[in-house]
Amino acid sequence: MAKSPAIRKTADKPRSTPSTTPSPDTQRGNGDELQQQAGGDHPVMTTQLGIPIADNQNSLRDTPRGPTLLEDFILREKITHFDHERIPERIVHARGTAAHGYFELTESLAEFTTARVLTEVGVQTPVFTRFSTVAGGAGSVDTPRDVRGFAVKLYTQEGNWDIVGNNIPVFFIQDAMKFPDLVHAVKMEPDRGYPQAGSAHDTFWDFVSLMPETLHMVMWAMSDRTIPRSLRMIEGFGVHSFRLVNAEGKSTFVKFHWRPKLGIQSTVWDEAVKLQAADNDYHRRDLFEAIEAGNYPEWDFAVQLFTEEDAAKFPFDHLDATKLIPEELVPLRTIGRMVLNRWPDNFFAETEQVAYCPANVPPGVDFSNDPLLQGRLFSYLDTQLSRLGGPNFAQIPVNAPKCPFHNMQRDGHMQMQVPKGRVNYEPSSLQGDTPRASLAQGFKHFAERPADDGAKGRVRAESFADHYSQARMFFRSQSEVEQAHMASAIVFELSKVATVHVREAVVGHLQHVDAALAQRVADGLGMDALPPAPAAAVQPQDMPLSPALRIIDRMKPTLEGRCVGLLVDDGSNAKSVATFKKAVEKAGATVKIVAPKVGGAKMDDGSRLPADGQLAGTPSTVFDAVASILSTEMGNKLSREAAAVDWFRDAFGHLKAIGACPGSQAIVQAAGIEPDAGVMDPKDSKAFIAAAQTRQWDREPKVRTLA
Ligand code: HDD
Repeated sequence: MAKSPAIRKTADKPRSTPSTTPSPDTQRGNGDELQQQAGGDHPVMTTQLGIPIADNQNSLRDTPRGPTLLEDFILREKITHFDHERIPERIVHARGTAAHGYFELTESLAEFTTARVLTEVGVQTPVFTRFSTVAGGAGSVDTPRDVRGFAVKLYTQEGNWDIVGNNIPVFFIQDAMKFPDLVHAVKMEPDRGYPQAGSAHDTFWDFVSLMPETLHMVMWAMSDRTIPRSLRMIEGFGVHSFRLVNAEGKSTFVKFHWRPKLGIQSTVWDEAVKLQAADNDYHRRDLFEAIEAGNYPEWDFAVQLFTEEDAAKFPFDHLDATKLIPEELVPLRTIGRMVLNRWPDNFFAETEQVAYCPANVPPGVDFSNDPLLQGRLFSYLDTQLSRLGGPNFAQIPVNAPKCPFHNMQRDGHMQMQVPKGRVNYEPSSLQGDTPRASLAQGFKHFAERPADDGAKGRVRAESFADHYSQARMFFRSQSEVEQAHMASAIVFELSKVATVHVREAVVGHLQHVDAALAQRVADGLGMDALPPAPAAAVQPQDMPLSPALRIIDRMKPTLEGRCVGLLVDDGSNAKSVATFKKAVEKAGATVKIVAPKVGGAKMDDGSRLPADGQLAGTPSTVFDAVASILSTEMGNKLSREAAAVDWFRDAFGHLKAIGACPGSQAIVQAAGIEPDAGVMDPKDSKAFIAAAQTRQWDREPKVRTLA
């Protein structure tokens, strides 16, 4: 056996302590031997500076049992680098998941903008899209009740364009001045360091109760939008009004929308809670598996276009980010699509180091005066300086533009470029190839009329004063089921708030949103009397309802992109399994086999069907619908197995279709399931597929009491 250099050295110079016997670690082999064992054509491992390494198992020791030598530059380099592997996580949106893909324009907006990415139909622009939760840290779970970030970096031929949005079209606050307060209030409380990743605590609701402008977004946050089934099934919104500017310098306001091809789909709250235990990485894994399987998620890109004159007629101020423009008022125009088709090679290098900034826009796109957007234009560049450690973060491959770029910015920490020549200033006359500004091609800021609406000051426009009308419109536009979910979500969250006056103040505000909602929440909290409504700066108006804001009606009745769990055990009928699998896969879903043992089950024809998941570690929460094909003997046996009983009980409680074979009846009974239209024999694959395309909303009153 080859010995490490340290052992060889000791052997050359024997000490009183016998030391030539290799330690268990050195027995694992080193250097060339490991190289051979692993097979393949491995490059020789080196230090960062290219010095070949002979032994990556043992540090350099003075004697085999003596101290480690400071001289060991290989050990020192390795440990030092490791000690500095982490960078500060994002202040918000720390937990994220991203993928590469492309954007393709299908309809030109040449009438409205000069931006090539919005005028060159058919051109594919590379994108890097990162989804995130907001409140939790980088290591938190994927399925808390939380807003999802939806940030798209388009590497256009005229520079990077970042649409840094959320899956909700409005925001909690109107002015960037309040952002640090909002974030402090929602993140874990500073003295106790919890709760992680959730808004159900006193400080968040205290802030809400004192800032009625949050009410509209609070209604969205309490809706099922914040407990999505999959990142592939969420909408994205640019939130603010931006401008498009055409060749004549004319501006048109625009709102950006991403619409998932698979339709929007959410979980139910009990399911989201249980998913946190079942799989912390549920959304990340789902996106990874879909892309790896070639089921590339896709979104339509749509715009709402309107003029200054149109805006003047809206019964709200579109510069106020707590307001949305109902699509019944300004229709959506689909002009492109985004496909995510490549998983990042390296999480840290790409997903962690990507730096978005709403100020990154190509010529032909410009900003509005939304005061929240104006603050963001500053904040993102600033945060990257401490997060990524200096002014050269744009050179990190995921952040670098894919079009040519030239300027006179020089030096700084981690400079990767080696500019040539003596000219690093402009104007200059010493070199012929230095970059110059171009009036013709350069970014032209929209030449806005000077404001004539009052004097300079720290003010909030009066047109921002109505905090309740759109909250009311959103709530009342929802289906009955969604309204019940929202009322229950508010009751759940406020039940976690220990301070009574905060609970009361929030219910007081709800009276302005919808008196019946306030009463339902008060009842759900066990209040004897309805707390008084606070004075409203502007009396809420009844706006026309917007059914387009619902989820349930707009859920696509499809199995595309969905996943069905099939429970089998020894003795399951091989033919039935194959027939069921084929039918469900043909309908577009993935089928995953679940069995008590990961090695799978021995079918009745003697073949072995490997499992994708072991029953105890693969609860039904991770599936859209479930089925079982079991022998009566195994069904009876599993009816005494909590994991199997919960599998069915939870699927029933989460309103999923259940294809329970006759052999599973003992488990179904143990789970207390009263069969309904969503429970059938998996032999009837047609009925199963029809039921699995949606949730069994009629079942809900039977399984839980909603507020
Ligand atoms: Fe923000 C990150 C979305 C208001 C300051 N924000 C961040 C991300 C998203 C959003 C998706 C994560 C980007 C990524 O994946 O890396 N933020 C929004 C939306 C807002 C919003 C839709 C309102 C419409 N944000 C907002 C305000 C400020 C910030 C008003 C500050 C004045 N946001 C930040 C930040 C972050 C950030 C602190 C943290 C990490 C980062 O920027 O890169 O600068």
